[in-house]
Amino acid sequence: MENSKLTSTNLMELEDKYGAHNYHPLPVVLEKGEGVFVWDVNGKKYYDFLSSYSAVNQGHCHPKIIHTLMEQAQKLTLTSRAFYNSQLGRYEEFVTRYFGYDKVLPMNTGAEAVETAIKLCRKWSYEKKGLPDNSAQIVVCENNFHGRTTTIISFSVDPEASNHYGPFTPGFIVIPYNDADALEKVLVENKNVAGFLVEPIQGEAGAYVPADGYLKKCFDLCQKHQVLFIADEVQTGIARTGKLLACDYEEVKPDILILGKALSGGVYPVSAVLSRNDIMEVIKPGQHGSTFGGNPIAASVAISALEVVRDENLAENAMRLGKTFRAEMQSLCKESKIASFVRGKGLLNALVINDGGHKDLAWDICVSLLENGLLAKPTHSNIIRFAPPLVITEQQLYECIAIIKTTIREFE
Ligand code: IF1
Repeated sequence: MENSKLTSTNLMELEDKYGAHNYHPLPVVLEKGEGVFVWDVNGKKYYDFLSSYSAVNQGHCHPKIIHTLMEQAQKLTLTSRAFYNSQLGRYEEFVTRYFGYDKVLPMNTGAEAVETAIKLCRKWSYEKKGLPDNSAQIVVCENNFHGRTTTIISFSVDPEASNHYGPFTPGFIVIPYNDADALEKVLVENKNVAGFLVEPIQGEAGAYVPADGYLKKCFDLCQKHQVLFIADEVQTGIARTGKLLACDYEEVKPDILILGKALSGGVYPVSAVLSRNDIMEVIKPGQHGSTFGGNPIAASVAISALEVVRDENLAENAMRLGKTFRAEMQSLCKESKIASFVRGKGLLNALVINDGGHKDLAWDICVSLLENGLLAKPTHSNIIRFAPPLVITEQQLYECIAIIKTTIREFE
């Protein structure tokens, strides 16, 4: 069937019939995006307040990034790492200088980068720290979200993510988030800890921001106990929270930094693990890799995507407009019975809904927001995440705030 003849209902039915049911999308079929806007197949325009889970921080189809993609796609797409390619070295120099690290290991998805960090940390612990082989433990936090691989879901506390996918990978210790004392206790009691893997703000948990000083305390504890501090900034990184990295708020420089999503502006799957020479050198030829990791399209696109973040001052914009957004949402919460409070940093925010026992309320509000021209997605039945592309202007943000307020009032 010709694409233009299919209605949105047809297209949703196709996904329903032929696709695995591992998602429950909002009922809208998108076909075009530009900056902060997306359009559905009927030509209706929406503000995108999900930004593909913070992958399109630079806005949809940013002309500079798309130009790079098109140019490189016509020249060379993939060489594998069996050979050098003309873009990878340039990218590696660029990205390591940009974030201040010695070396980068390029991968594709966030989960692969997390896996890479886990392998790197374990190998370092045996070859540098001197732990007995196969004894390494990595400390992680409750309500974490680090991806979907078998190893990563082994330390998820969300039964939805792990149920019936066992047997699971051992070697992880789960402690409460936002609890540096809990970390200290583990580090004192267990001599086999190799690393601490943490999200600077928990995304899936609904933009859950830890107390000021938490990351710094954890970092210092890790240093004291010769444990690697591993930050998963797949979602919080690249200007989303108002700084280039969320760890920058506490001047913490992770031993291992994990990036993904907006590293390509959402144009192509690009992820990365950054670290120091003394850590990265434990992985030698043949010991880790990926067919697509570091391919010339990924490398050139990532340079452009990072240039856009810098040249368009996206961190500053996220910082400034994030404050406006939370202030406006706080004033909404004061008068609302449904909107209870807002939290977040920069333009990674969540509105917590008082559902009064009505389990689908956040979902129903999101359907209404959709009808009113704004796309957002509930998380955990009573939380709505608001994360527009960072290129949003003040005027556009106020328009969106008006849509959100009007919509919530419909439910009072
Ligand atoms: C889905 C959440 C967001 C991540 C962090 C690694 C990954 C992610 C901190 C893995 C991925 C996703 C994936 C997406 C939903 C989404 C999500 F709600 F599940 F938590 F963004 F908030 N580390 N996050 O947030 O990266 O392998 O997907 O590239 O549909 O599962 P990936």
